[in-house]
Amino acid sequence: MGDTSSSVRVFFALWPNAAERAALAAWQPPLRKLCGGRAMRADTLHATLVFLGDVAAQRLEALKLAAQEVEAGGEGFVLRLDRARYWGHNHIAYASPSTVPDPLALLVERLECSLDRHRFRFDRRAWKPHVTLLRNAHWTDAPLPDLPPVEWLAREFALVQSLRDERGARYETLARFPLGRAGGDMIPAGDVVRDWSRSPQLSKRDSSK
Ligand code: 2AM
Repeated sequence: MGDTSSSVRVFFALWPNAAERAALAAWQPPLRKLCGGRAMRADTLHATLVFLGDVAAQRLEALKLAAQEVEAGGEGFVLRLDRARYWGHNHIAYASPSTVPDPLALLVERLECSLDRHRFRFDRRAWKPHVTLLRNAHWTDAPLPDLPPVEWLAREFALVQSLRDERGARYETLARFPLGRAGGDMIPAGDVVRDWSRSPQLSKRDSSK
């Protein structure tokens, strides 16, 4: 018998490909010059869609099924990250789109509806699409400089586990779900990315975003 009491900390996210990731990582040095803080490791850069937090391990299969029921129109969409911003409440500098593509807003809405139907709890505070670039950063209300826009072609979303060990946080992709048709694919084992830049204190999403 497995341990039915164990839980996993999970969230759904978009994960960039290598070129998109490199373009986003190129924003980090100029921002860090201004804001200080710690740069997120390039291979951990992502945009969270829905954050669930702790889910019973025995419900993971049901969670994947809930995601498989989500259908996004078309063959993915382009997310254009064209501005750098700073949040004072959690001291992060991030990239965000000035316009949220309709298919992305719809994807989050459908995902949340499906999670509701399957009785999963998740963070219901207003969703703001963003990619965290620096943590423990400091800035003022003044705008951050314009940086070369990043065109991110989203073709799938992922169920990701957030793990923690003595060296910090790391992320592990549990399943991927293609956009544009129903159905999710398991990915090969070992697709683990590490984020050693995180402090032991996870910053919480805040409703004031
Ligand atoms: P952040 O980058 O703005 O902190 C893993 O923690 C991912 O889930 C991060 O992208 C984080 O956003 C996001 N997230 C959303 N809500 C969260 C919460 N309540 N606690 C921790 N992370 C959260």
